[in-house]
Amino acid sequence: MWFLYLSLYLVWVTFAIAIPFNAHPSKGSLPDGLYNQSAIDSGEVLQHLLSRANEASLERLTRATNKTDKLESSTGCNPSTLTVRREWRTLSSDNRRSYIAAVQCLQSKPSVYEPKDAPGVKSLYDSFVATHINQTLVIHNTASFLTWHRFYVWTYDQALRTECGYAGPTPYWDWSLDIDSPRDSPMFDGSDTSFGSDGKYFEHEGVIFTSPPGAPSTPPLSGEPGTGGGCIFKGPFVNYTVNLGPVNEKQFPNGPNITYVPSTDLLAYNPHCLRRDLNPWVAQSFASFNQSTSVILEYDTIEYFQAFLEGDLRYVQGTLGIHGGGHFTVGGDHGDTFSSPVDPVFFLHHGNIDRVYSIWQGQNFENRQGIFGTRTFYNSPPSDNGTVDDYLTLQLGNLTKKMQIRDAMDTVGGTPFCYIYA
Ligand SMILES: *[C@@H]1O[C@H](CO)[C@@H](O)[C@H](O)[C@H]1NC(C)=O
Ligand SMILES: *[C@@H]1O[C@H](CO)[C@@H](O)[C@H](O)[C@H]1NC(C)=O
Ligand SMILES: *[C@@H]1O[C@H](CO)[C@@H](O)[C@H](O)[C@H]1NC(C)=O
Ligand SMILES: *[C@@H]1O[C@H](CO)[C@@H](O)[C@H](O)[C@H]1NC(C)=O
Ligand SMILES: *[C@@H]1O[C@H](CO)[C@@H](O)[C@H](O)[C@H]1NC(C)=O
Ligand SMILES: *[C@@H]1O[C@H](CO)[C@@H](O)[C@H](O)[C@H]1NC(C)=O
Ligand SMILES: *[C@@H]1O[C@H](CO)[C@@H](O)[C@H](O)[C@H]1NC(C)=O
Ligand SMILES: *[C@@H]1O[C@H](CO)[C@@H](O)[C@H](O)[C@H]1NC(C)=O
Ligand SMILES: [Cu+2]
Repeated sequence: MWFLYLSLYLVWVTFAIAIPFNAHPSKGSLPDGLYNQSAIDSGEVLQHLLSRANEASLERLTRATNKTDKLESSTGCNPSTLTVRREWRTLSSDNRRSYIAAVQCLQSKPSVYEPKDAPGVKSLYDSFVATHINQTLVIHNTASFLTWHRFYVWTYDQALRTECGYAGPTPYWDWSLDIDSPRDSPMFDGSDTSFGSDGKYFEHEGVIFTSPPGAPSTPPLSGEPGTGGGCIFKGPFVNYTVNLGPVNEKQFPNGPNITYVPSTDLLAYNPHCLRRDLNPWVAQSFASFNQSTSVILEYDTIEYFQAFLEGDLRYVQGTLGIHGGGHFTVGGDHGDTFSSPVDPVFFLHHGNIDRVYSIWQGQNFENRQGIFGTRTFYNSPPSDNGTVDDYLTLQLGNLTKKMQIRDAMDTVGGTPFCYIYA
């Protein structure tokens, strides 16, 4: 299997190195040369950057494997254990159905918490949601944002395999493929190989994004309304009961019959349907190939790369960044900063965020293993800078292990990651 991947991959690498480009363009300018706008907008440039990152990953892997003079590398990641994460629509229908079945299995397994500690947590799946809710204010707009979510997606993927027997490729969702019509995406077409449909449409105002508490106060950003707003109406999660959230009243598209959990009781039980409000305007504005490619090409430092990816209001206004872009292309529950993982799409969205992060790292891996920022949301309340010795905490009982940020830097480092993206 590995050799199949390798040969497919080498085709890309050969193709990619034949095209010269400026690997380290300065901030604020798209590279000239052969990177023209139409190649960026089609996703071709992103694919080339991915090939370069994969080439660098395989080089590291080979070096690590060689060191031990054995077949197995000292790091636990070697060519025969390396896995390739794939875009949802490239999985076979059988793999997509078994992935959905594994998610539904996690949703039926018992919680890792005592009910009194987390009243809204009814399943193992909810336990994953709860740890995100519980830590929201220390894992967003902080130094640990990218690595925490990398570790979270990886741990969820392990749980799908060890607890629920999933054995196919780990999927991610490249939203840029769907910006013209998210409703027609293989992610949301309502078929049994999707995550269910858009929400039921009700007439509502356009989206308005206001600065969250703690962030600099900036003018609201507004745009066109989404195409749903209510409960999803077709497909696998149509009858699924969400137990947690939403919390973030201001950002959530308001609608009939929505109740919120109070910010003083974040893990309260609040059963409701899964809501979506697919939004082409958000997708085209903030989740295009131009956006994901620009963030990789334009920023040399983790400070600026992360800030623009997150749409950090201390650095940039009038954009959600690709992180917010993917969240609000789906909207509904997936638009809630705290409880967005209630929508299983979350893990494929963050897979793509991790893909963009690893592509960016892979353009200059030696110099892109740092972090930037403090330990609290928008540094509110003020906190110290994070360091690579900090631990990434998951609060998932024996489903998780001790993990320092420094060990989350390399997706092929074997500590414990061992994957690349196709
Ligand atoms: C843009 O770049 C692509 C890839 O390098 C190339 O195939 C294409 O011809 C270029 N298009 C224009 C209009 O220059
Ligand atoms: C790894 O070892 C192989 C076989 O000994 C050698 O051909 C290759 O150049 C080495 N690669 C690196 C990156 O050291
Ligand atoms: C929430 O976080 C606190 C503080 O870190 C921790 O003590 C508690 O166990 C966490 N609860 C859940 C449900 O994760
Ligand atoms: C959802 O529940 C309704 C009512 O019980 C049922 O008719 C429908 O088939 C279910 N849909 C799915 C996709 O399970
Ligand atoms: C809101 O709830 C009422 C009463 O249960 C129901 O009749 C109505 O259809 C609901 N509206 C939406 C948009 O779900
Ligand atoms: C592409 O993205 C860059 C950076 O966000 C932006 O300045 C530029 O206007 C965008 N170009 C197009 C054609 O959308
Ligand atoms: C935190 O990092 C910033 C940016 O690198 C630096 O200016 C500041 O001095 C650091 N603060 C502390 C307490 O080390
Ligand atoms: C983890 O905890 C569950 C119960 O919460 C238990 O069934 C399982 O055996 C434990 N696994 C390990 C490896 O300790
Ligand atoms: Cu998050």
